[in-house]
Formats: sequence, C-alpha cells, structure tokens
Amino acid sequence: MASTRITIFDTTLRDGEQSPGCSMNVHEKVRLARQLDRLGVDVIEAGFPIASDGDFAAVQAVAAAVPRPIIAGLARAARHDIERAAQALEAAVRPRIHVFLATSDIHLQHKLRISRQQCLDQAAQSVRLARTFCDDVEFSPEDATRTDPEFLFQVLEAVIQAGARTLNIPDTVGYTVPLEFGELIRNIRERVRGVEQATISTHCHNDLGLAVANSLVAVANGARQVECTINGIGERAGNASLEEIVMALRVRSDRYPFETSIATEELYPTSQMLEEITGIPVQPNKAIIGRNAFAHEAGIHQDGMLKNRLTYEIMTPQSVGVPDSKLVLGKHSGRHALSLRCEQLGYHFERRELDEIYRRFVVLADEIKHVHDHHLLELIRQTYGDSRRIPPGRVASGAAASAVAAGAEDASRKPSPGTPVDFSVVGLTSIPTSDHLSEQEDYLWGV
Ligand SMILES: [Mn+2]
Repeated sequence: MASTRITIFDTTLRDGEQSPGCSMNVHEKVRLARQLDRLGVDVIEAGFPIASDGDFAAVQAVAAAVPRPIIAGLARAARHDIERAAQALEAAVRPRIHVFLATSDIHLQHKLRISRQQCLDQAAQSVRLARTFCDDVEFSPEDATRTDPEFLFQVLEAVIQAGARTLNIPDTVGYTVPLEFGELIRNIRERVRGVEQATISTHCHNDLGLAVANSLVAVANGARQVECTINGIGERAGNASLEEIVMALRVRSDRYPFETSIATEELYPTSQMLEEITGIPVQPNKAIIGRNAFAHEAGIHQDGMLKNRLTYEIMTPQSVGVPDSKLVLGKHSGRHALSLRCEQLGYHFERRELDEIYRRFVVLADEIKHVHDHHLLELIRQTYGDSRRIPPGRVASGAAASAVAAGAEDASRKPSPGTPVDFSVVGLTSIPTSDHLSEQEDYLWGV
C-alpha cells in the first residue's frame, strides 16, 4: 500500500528571508529557488509581493524561472495585496495565492481593531477575491494557536466555503506545545464542516524550540502539508527546519508512515548554498546539516564507527548529501582512528611505533584542540622521518569510514570561528614528553 504523501511547502524565500540578516536579492532568490527545485520541494513561497518592489520582482522571477513546483505569493486579506500577488504570479505554471488574516482576540483588538464578525467576513471575501485570480488559494488564520478554537473553526468553515483549498494553521508566535497542537489539528479534522475538501497545513515557529516536534505531531493528527525552511531560518527563533522534518519522517517511517518528494541527498548542498548566500553560519551541532552532525571524536565512538557505522549512526551522511562522516582527530581520539588516518596519509606503524606517535599526538591535541593533517605529518616526520612511508600506490583509500583531521575536510568551506590555531605558532619541537600517557587505553574518553 502506498504511504500518504506530505506536501513540503518551503518558505525560506519568504518567512526565512524576513529574518534579520537573511534578506536576499532577486538573483540570489532565483538561484536558491532552482536548488529548492532540485531538492524536490512541492511548494516554494517566493515572497510577499506587496511588501516591496524587490519582493514583487523576486516572486515574478522565481515564477518564470522554476516551472515545476507550485509558486506561492503571500497577501494580507486585502484587495490590493491580493491583486499584487496575482500579478507577480502571472508567469507561474502553478500559482498559489496565500491569504492571511489574524484571528486571535489579541490581534483583532490590538492590531487590526476589528470585531470577530468583521474578521469572518473579511477572511471569506478575500478568499473569494483570490479565487477569481487562481484556483489554488491557501488561507492562514494568523496566531491560530492563541485563537479561541470555536471561532477558529468558524473562520475555517467560512474560508472553505469561499474556496480555500489549503488551511494553514500557523503557530505564529511559537507558543504551542505538541500535545495541545496535536489536539487542535485533530479537532479541526473532526469538527470543521467541509474540511475534507481542503488540505490541513502547519506553520510552526521555534520560539520554544518545538517547531519540528509540533509539526510532526500535526502530521500524526491529520496535517498533510508542512511549512518549513532550510536551516530553520525565519522570524525570531526561526521556522520548523525542513531537513529535520524530512529526515525524521524518513528515519522513523515505522512511526510516521508518510512520504515526501524530497531528494534527501540535496539537503546538505541546499543548506550550504543558503549559508553562502546569507552569510549566516549554521550552528555546528545543528541536526542533519551542521558541521558536527556526523563527526565523531570520542575514542569509543570512533572505534565503534570504524567497526560498524550502525553503532553510532542512525542515517548515513551520504543520505543527506554530506560527503562522509568526519572522524575529528582531537585529544579524545583513540589509537584506531589515528592509525587509520596515518595509513591514509601514507604511513604504516607497528604497534609500539604507533604508541609513540599516539603519545605525542595526545600531548599536541591537548595544546591545539584539533589536529590537522599537516600537523600529523610533521609529527610523524619528526619522530620517524620518512622511514615508515608506505610505497605510493599501496595507500589504503576506501576504508569503512575515513578519519579526517578537523578543518582539513572540505576546502570549499569558509573558515569559521573555532578554526584551530596555526601549527607554526605552537611549535612542535617544544612538545614535552610525558611518560604517564604511554599506557593510555583507546577508550579513555568513552561515553
Ligand atoms: Mn511565520
């Protein structure tokens, strides 16, 4: 039996772009949109055409450049906004107008200064107007998670009658928690009249770090579209992260029997492109696409990885487009990883010789944190000269996992904070010899 499809709605170019420091020009948006197309997203929200001429031009350009996915343009529930969105989307093969109007009392009273009845009328009229321009209309009741549920259901019924085909439920301020949000989505599915004619969608913010968890619980309760962004960028603490949602669905398909159209091996390249365009670095420990997401430094972890990757990996780095696991050579590394790296660099040592290299390596790693290939080579040459060199052509290459010295793994990466100090500053010749390290176990820093 075919599993149910989840529509991946990417809003990196709209909500993501609204986050501080993430604004993109038209050329950059088109470049990223082409990559999002390769990634396989179903919907690209390209911008908010009324917001600026630049945003209008970007939506127009993306609509013209990328024919496969649905291209969405955002509009407030107002005539001029909707007309501008429709205009910007004229070149799109599959246009979608995304209309939003706040529904919580706090927004109605303090921001919009309208009554609930006025809100209801305005929502329905706006959707009807949008439908005169295009068949695919999405409606979002802004701040849905702080809206009186009974009123929320009324609004949703009204916009379905007016022709909305996607009901997006935004947790605009990142306030909801999984149990509550799951219940809300289930109640919408069970109690809103006509809901079967529409797709329920989620749009979760990460103010409490729950955006992905809330999105997943929504899916489990009947949502069939997830709005998300690459690297989780977006207003304030950001949106639900696309890569995390997609991989959670894939890795745990036993619990989430759903499919997406995402080519997961494009996740890392897409993340890298966004980082390059915005100049906003991804945090090293970010799930799926962070620099350390597949790095193993602790000795017992490295040893396990070299024996069988399943010991510490729930997905392969290749499956998300990361070239290979990185065994970071630092003071927590064991002899096994060091030995493998030495072989990859072209040197073979007997056990006692390796002990001496390892002893010096640990002392060095204590001083400089991450040991690069060139550090290791210098250390080897100072200890044994070139006498242990493996003849060229016999160097092991396709090992089970490659031990890569930190920072040396990928020349295309920008230097980032925490780059190890230059070896010449440390002065290898001044390394003290300390005998107490010679009996060290491989697993000294396990766990
Ligand atoms: Mn948002």
